[in-house]
Amino acid sequence: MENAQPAKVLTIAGSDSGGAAGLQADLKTFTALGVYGMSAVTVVTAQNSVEVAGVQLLSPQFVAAQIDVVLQDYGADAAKTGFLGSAALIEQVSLSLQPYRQTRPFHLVVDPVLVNHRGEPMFGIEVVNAYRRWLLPESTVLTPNRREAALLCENDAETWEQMVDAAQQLCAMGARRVLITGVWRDRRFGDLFYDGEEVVFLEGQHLKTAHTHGSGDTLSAALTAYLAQGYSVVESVHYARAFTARAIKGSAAWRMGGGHGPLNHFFRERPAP
Ligand code: PXL
Repeated sequence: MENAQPAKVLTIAGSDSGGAAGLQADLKTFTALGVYGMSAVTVVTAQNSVEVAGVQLLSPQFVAAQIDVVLQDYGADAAKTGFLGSAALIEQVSLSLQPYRQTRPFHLVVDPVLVNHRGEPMFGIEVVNAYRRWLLPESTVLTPNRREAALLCENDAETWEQMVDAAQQLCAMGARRVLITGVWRDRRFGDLFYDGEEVVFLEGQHLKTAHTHGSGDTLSAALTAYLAQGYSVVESVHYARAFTARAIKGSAAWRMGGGHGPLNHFFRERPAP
């Protein structure tokens, strides 16, 4: 199968110099899952496991140039967005993708990066509004965490009932399907999936580890990789959650950096005795 053509996946995301999150997490996930990864860089961060020491945004025009040049030549079977960070860039990404998806439709996973790992908003309301207007209607799957869902629909997203309402609001705003990550229901931890018809709670494990930096990026990248390979959205959500849980378990014993460390995307599970 060495010469079998891989599925092609584009991430539109920021660079994490520490290699844990952003496009580095995406490209590692794509490689681990056997798809061909491409990247349009939106922002470059100077970052490690403890701090973000600097951020430089690329212009919307230059991000558009990267998207155009790869889609014109390689094309894509699926794409995802990560850190975009400005209303102008969100609009540009939406406009840049539209003509290609009209000619040859492909899945778009929108991971609305709006909060830092402490759950604090990173941008002003104009960024939230730009997601609502320009990217929710383009998304095959929207993957906010609980705090991001709360910002996008002005709902506290504290209780399970509020989370269900948030998912329904996000679909009413144009998202085709919504996966709200890191939610609690009756003291059980997991994700909420809504396909526009039915809400389901997907139970997971709440793992006690500091090595979760980039776990949201990894989940949305894995989802994109499975969609690109032709799995249904429901199958892709299940496989992507399983991959991410194994990558988190795979680095739980690592001591990498002094803070919030990376996942192990290339875990090798110990064979059963
Ligand atoms: O995990 C969200 C995220 C996305 N993109 C970049 C990041 C981070 C978090 O650190 O650095 C570039």
